[in-house]
Amino acid sequence: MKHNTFEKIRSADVRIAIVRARFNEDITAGLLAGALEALQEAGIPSEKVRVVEVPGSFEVPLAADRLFAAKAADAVVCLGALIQGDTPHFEYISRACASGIMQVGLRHGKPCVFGVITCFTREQAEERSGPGDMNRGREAAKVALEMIEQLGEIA
Ligand code: DLZ
Repeated sequence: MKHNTFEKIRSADVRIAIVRARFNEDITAGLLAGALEALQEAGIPSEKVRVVEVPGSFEVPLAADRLFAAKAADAVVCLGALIQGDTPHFEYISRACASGIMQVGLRHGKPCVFGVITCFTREQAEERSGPGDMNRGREAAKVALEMIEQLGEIA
């Protein structure tokens, strides 16, 4: 994604929460590393970044909702890794998670960013959680900053 811009944001004023699912832990560790790196590059102080862990992607929307309800963040970056198995479980969790994250953002009027990867294979997941620009956690963190800025301008 090439169009992220958050030039005008006052980095020191922004509070970001990251909700990370532990399921497929090595993959979500990579997503988390990418997100933290992007926030650091944008000048967000580490004390303004809060990381919350949940068991799996299904639990991510509830934690995000709670963070907004507690007024603990200006944006929540949701990170998880869903890898298709032999049953339809993947479909149910993916849809519930995506829909839940969207609903949380709309309910609170704040960016709730979908940094949950949904992959057919482990190789795809590794590709999207490794170092560099393909890292979806990194991308999700940048989207959060851009949306904070955009919503501020609209207001
Ligand atoms: C149960 C389950 C399965 C099968 N697969 C994944 C997955 O690929 N990625 C993920 O984040 N979580 C998975 N889970 C766990 C669910 O998200 C959830 O934690 C449990 O169903 C308990 O609600």
